[in-house]
Amino acid sequence: MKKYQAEFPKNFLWGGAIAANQAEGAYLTDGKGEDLSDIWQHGVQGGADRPTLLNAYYPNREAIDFYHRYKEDIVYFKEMGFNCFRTSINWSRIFPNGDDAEPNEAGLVFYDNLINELCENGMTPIITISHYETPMNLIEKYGSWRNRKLIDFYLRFCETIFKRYGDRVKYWMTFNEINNMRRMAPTTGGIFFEEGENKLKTMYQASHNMFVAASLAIKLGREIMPEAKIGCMMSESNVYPNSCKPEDIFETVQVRQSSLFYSDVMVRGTYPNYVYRIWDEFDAKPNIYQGDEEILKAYTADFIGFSYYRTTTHVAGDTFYGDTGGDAGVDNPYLETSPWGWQIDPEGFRYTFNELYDRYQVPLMCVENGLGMHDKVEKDGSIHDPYRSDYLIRHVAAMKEALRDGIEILGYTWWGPIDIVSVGTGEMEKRYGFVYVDRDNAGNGSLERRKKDSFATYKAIIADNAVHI
Ligand code: BGP
Repeated sequence: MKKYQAEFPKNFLWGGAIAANQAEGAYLTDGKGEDLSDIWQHGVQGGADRPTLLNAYYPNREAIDFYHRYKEDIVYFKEMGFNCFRTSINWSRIFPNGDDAEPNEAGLVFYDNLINELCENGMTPIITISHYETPMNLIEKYGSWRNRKLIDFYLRFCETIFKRYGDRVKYWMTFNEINNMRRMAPTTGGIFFEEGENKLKTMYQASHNMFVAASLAIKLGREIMPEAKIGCMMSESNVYPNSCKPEDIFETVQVRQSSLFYSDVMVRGTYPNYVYRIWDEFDAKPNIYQGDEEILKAYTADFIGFSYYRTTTHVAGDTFYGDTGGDAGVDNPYLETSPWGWQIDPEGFRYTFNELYDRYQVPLMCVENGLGMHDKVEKDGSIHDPYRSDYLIRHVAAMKEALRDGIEILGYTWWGPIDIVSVGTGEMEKRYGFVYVDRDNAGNGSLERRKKDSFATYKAIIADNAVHI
């Protein structure tokens, strides 16, 4: 039996990915509650106080108005040949306060319509259950995921959406980039630290509560939708040792452990031995209830969805939280760098597929890969973005090598196939799209959509189910 794929398989999933909060806009529309992304100050790293920006222009609140324009946008996706599309269901549209007894029907209807539109246009929906959209009430009243009560609220949300959409949605992911939580407040579901708090302990407690929630969601999902695949979602922009100095190499292993810790638990179903030493040394052991470990073991992720944008390098002794999606690291002289300091590394993509598959042997899906750049609209309205086509081609070619390495790859969704608001910067001008949106950082612009040159590049790759370098 052949153990590897020489070419992309016929059923390979090709598409794009967005998150509700970065695209929909429609702030508080149709009964939506306020969620973390509505108040979180973009570009601010780590735990923070609640920002008071209520009178300022707030990009996510209008975003690209996907809420009202999704039909028009799906026409573009269909033209590119997408057979899948990833987005999140904004928790606060369904449970505006998070702890409501009943869901908000208007919010449910919106995603009914969106999912139907995707299906009718031949796209398999891939749903992120939680992508920085924790209802603010859960943050303010309960302290977010540091509180075990969040598990019940999350499961109520899961049950509601599994029952409502499970007949049409086969792929789900529990928490976006869960392994970035030591750096980014949104990834923790909005943990704002208190004075004197043992942050590490809080992080491990929040992680534990989220692990139990993810496992119980998988249990529930299997009962309600036996055909469904429920995965975890990891940030896997990678890190190399900066040199062959043994200290650089070993500390990079530890950096990777602190990131892969999350999939170690969610895929292998047990806490890895290396974390017990950290818990002891930093007094950071979370409260683990009786029965929790059995739950983690019994309901592990069916696949790993991951984002991959770039790599960096690590020098022993430098601060590095293990969040390989965001920690700066030291630039690699062999790689080109984007205007936002992200280093472009297609070979690292293949490396990452291999690293993950060697470690876990579960199917992988790249659910985010892309290049954020400034784009220029020419006088005649055309947009020439050869840098984006080049990035796409080289990453797809690297993924094909990973298939040939024998890795099970379910699909590939480009991040931001249409320009959306950037999480890291809050900018519209950090553009990822094959489709341009007329909107600038200050909120000006008609929101008109326009194809960039790279649109045709992705279309050709999907049509051929192949990439030509
Ligand atoms: C990931 C997030 C996305 C997305 C992407 C690009 O961390 O899952 O939501 O935004 O990064 O990052 P940015 O928007 O900062 O360019």
